[in-house]
Amino acid sequence: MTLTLRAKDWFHPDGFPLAVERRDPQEPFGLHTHDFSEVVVVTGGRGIHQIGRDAWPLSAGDAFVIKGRDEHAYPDPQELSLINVLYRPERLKWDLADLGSLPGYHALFTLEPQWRKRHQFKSRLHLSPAEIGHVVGLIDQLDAELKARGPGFGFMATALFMQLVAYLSRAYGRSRSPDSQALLRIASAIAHLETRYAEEIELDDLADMAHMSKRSFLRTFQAATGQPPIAYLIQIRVNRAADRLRATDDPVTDVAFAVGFQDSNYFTRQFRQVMGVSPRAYRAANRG
Ligand code: RM4
Ligand code: NI
Repeated sequence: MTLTLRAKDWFHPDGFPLAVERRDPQEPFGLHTHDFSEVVVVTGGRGIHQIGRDAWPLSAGDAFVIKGRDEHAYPDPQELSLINVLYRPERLKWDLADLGSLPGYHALFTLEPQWRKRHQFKSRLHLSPAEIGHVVGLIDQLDAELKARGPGFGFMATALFMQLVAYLSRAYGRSRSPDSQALLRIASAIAHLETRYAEEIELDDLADMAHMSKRSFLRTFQAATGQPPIAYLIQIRVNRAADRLRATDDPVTDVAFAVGFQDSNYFTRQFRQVMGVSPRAYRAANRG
């Protein structure tokens, strides 16, 4: 049985959902999963990173995201040093604001972890020495806030983590390797879906945006996300509709139109399929 690392052993008893764990060196560490996620930045040395059944070499500058359920290990570290920023996404009180318009965010935080599971795919974010310096600076400040736990630390720590996420996402957007480019193309289509979901969206336009033929766009999108683009779009629309149902008293039909559905019966069907209940029942249960 694989070892599962538990949040209660790694986070402060006050429940704050961020923690910094430096490994200098990273000792050999076997296959494990977590009930939290981690952003990992390799700061020195070399090693092998095993994810599931695949393994890749690691070197200083590599940065990647391990979602809780991903199995990984460091079987043969050679003076490998790294920093783990542990986070519990479901407990973070942050506002993603316009982060979804940043393709590198989707590439690093959603596509790469999923893609890795289905295909042999090495992590592609490789930071330059100057970028490592910036990232380590942010993590040092985060670590200091978490250690001091003075008044306002939660706000500061969250802000620093947000900067870290945005900085890494932007760095991903600058990477030029062919694999990261492929992922970024899909990521830019997702960024478009996330920001323009309320408008009419054509498959052809998405494929153009990704610089792919319609056929290879469909295939790559499905491979990267596990869903066809239309299903992905419907999910975004339903989630945004759910936000509105919770936050407003707008009639269901208005909510449907506001998030891009053209027909309120169709909306109700899709909503029920994604959320398991009708929009009205959802509102009744969640309107605060
Ligand atoms: C381990 C190793 C793991 C990480 C834990 C917190 O030494 O770096 O990947 O999940 O620490
Ligand atoms: Ni781990």
